Amino acid sequence: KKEPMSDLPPLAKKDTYKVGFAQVEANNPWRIAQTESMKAEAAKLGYQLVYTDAQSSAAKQVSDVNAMIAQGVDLIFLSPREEKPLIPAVRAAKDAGIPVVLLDRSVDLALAKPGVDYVTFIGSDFVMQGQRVGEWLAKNAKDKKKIIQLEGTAGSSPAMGRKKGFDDAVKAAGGFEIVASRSGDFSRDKGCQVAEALLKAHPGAQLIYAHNDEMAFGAIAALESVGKIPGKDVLVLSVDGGKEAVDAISRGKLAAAVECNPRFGPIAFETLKRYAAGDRVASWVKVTDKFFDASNAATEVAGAY
Ligand code: GYE
Repeated sequence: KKEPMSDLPPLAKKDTYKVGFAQVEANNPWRIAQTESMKAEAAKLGYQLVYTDAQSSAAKQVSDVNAMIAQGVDLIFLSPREEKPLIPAVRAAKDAGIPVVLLDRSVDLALAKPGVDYVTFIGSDFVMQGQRVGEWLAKNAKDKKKIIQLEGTAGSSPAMGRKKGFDDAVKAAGGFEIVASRSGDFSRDKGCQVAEALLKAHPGAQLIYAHNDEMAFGAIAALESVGKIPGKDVLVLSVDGGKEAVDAISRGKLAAAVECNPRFGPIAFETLKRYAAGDRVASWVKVTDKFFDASNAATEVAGAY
């Protein structure tokens, strides 16, 4: 039987590396915190970091990865904007002898495999995140039943997982109805526009589940613009749990959030070093997430990003 890592390009043990980080976008606090964490850890180790910003375009991200290959980086950290379009770039890196580590978002597992096409995926269990929001609702939102869901970027692994885990959990709980579910592309502006349209079409909605903080704040703005009180008329829930969100929970504007911590630097470079040393790297390096609601928000806000 083949060793799980035998198919992948090796990484030599060296004192310093030139490492690529192909980021998705840089227009929100989560991405900015993640980039800062990667840059800080690379600087701490004395590694060179080649950083690119795909500006929310999968096509640009493909060309960013190709440019890193052309530059001959030692390893590429890639946060694939969507599950399918980045797979050819992952394969191109492998063919060029450059190992790829997927960071925070994954690819379609039917089309590309950890230990074969890329080293590993470092990130959260998105299905579990959605499930935890659904379970919180089942326990805490007894009188509110009609749900609007604001999905993340279409075709991205967090959007698909967060939807599946949530849909299954509210179905299992019984009594809830998802009256509308539409993408707000993980963005505050789009989240606000979509939430406003959906609130007009479904004025009876009492719950909004947003796949990230940005869209949750878009939804809160939309609620205020249609004269509804977030936290009272409509409960808003999200994923990420950044400082602004945890603070909003402590003030009752946001009901709850599953954490998705963007501080990937230490675990990312630790994984690189393990791989170079020939240690076994799991096919999924799971990041564990906290949960924030009124019971702990005031004490957790200081540590949030
Ligand atoms: O939740 C979101 C960001 O891929 C896990 O992407 C990440 C998600 C995160 O834009 O806010």
